[in-house]
Amino acid sequence: MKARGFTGSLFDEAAAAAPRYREALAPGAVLLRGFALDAEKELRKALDRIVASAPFRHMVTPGGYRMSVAMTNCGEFGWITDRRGYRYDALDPESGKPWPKLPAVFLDLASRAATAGGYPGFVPDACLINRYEPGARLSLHQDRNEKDFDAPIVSVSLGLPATFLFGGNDRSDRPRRVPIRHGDVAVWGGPSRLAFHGIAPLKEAKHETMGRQRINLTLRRAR
Ligand code: MD6
Ligand code: FE
Repeated sequence: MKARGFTGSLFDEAAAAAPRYREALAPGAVLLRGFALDAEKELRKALDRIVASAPFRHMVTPGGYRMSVAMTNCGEFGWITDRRGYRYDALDPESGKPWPKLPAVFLDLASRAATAGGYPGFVPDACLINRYEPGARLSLHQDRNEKDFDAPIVSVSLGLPATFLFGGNDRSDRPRRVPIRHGDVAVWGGPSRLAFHGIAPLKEAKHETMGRQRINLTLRRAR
């Protein structure tokens, strides 16, 4: 950074702390382009450790549909689905053990992104980890299994690009198509907390560092 000049030292500091690029998505929702890039290596190391003890698996919806997205979790609570419904559980149903702990690098990134997005003081207790291979998709849904809709959700994307479908508060609202790339972080809450959203089928490709997949971390306050 330039030495503090006669003008705007505080502005220089703010610029250095600010994300490279910020896009408004909707009221209360912002996309911080490239915000996770600096932490990529650490995020991937932490991710490898989590997946070694809680492997990705394809869960089944209450309607009996096998999800094309593979999922796992870390944190005090993990989001799961089976024939009995959607919910958070402190135990991984595959192992019967608690989910792996939320790594410091996830907590730190979530806190910094939430603050940059206008939600200071965010401390997640759950992180759903989604893995998409080409062809996988996530149909339009609302995230409403959390206890308190006042807390935002911080969503970190790594690997292959995807098209995020960002709708409104009615399922029938036509969603906007937002391209999401490696390192992007979305933060949303407030009036958009219950917006319908999804991911269009992933296109076939290979990412430089992540290979043939997209990983998405959604950090939440479940309880
Ligand atoms: C994904 N994301 O990006 C799926 N949900 O793969 C979500 O479903 C999501 O990004 C709530 C808040 C942010 C999200
Ligand atoms: Fe969601």
